[in-house]
Amino acid sequence: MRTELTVAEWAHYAAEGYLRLGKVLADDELAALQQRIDDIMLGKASTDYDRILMQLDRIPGQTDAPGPQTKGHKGATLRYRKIQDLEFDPLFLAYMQKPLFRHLCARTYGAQTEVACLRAMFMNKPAREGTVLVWHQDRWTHLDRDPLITIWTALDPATKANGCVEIIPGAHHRLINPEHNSGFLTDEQSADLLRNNERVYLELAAGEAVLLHNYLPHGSGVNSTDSPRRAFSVCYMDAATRAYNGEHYSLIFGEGALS
Ligand SMILES: O=C(O)CCC(=O)C(=O)O
Repeated sequence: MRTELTVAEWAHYAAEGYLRLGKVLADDELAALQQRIDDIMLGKASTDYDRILMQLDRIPGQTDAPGPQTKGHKGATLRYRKIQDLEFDPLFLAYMQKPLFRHLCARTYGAQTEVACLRAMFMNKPAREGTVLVWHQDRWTHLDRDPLITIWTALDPATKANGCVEIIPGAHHRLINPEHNSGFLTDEQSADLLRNNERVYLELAAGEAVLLHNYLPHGSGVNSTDSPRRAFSVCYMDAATRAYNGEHYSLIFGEGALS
């Protein structure tokens, strides 16, 4: 697998705010991550469940909204929406520390800068379920600086039908709703954005990834198919980033990084 981007790829990323990285997982690595995340959901993994956030998805016809975003296992089911803190899982951590991702971080934050992850999360649209994620930019007001990049990896084929990520290419140069504490756009701002710009559905094969600028407006729909849409999303930031709420973040690249 390659470990760097070309000059032309960086130019595309700068102009459009995203870049398809192609296949970043060998078939056996992909199968291992798929198995691991299912094992975590089903309560079969030898993971410290008290350390990871696990949120159940809504169940159509039964619950209106996803469950609380709190630590700990919530039952043996594949109907989870989000599982976060996966940097504490050795398999997911090894993936996050791939040389290509180190290169992307070094280029973004500087070769000597240590890098932490704001979040390393499984994002799932269970079969025939899923929750709409409204248009937003990945920006949080509780941090003293803005994280700049996210790498989103498809663990299943991501398609329009199963709720792949949708983006507005080139719209990453400014914050649209800077007052919102996690970058969500108002209905009016979203409608404006869609009226005046082209929307791209980021359809990916399983094992492919995309680099996203954190200001790139994005969202996703529900899954209308009989198979899950599993994905892994990691936001990498300068390790010097501080949270006003005292939260601490794991070091991914640099001296003393998780291993
Ligand atoms: O996986 C999704 O549907 C959206 C994920 C997302 O918003 C993110 O990774 O920042």
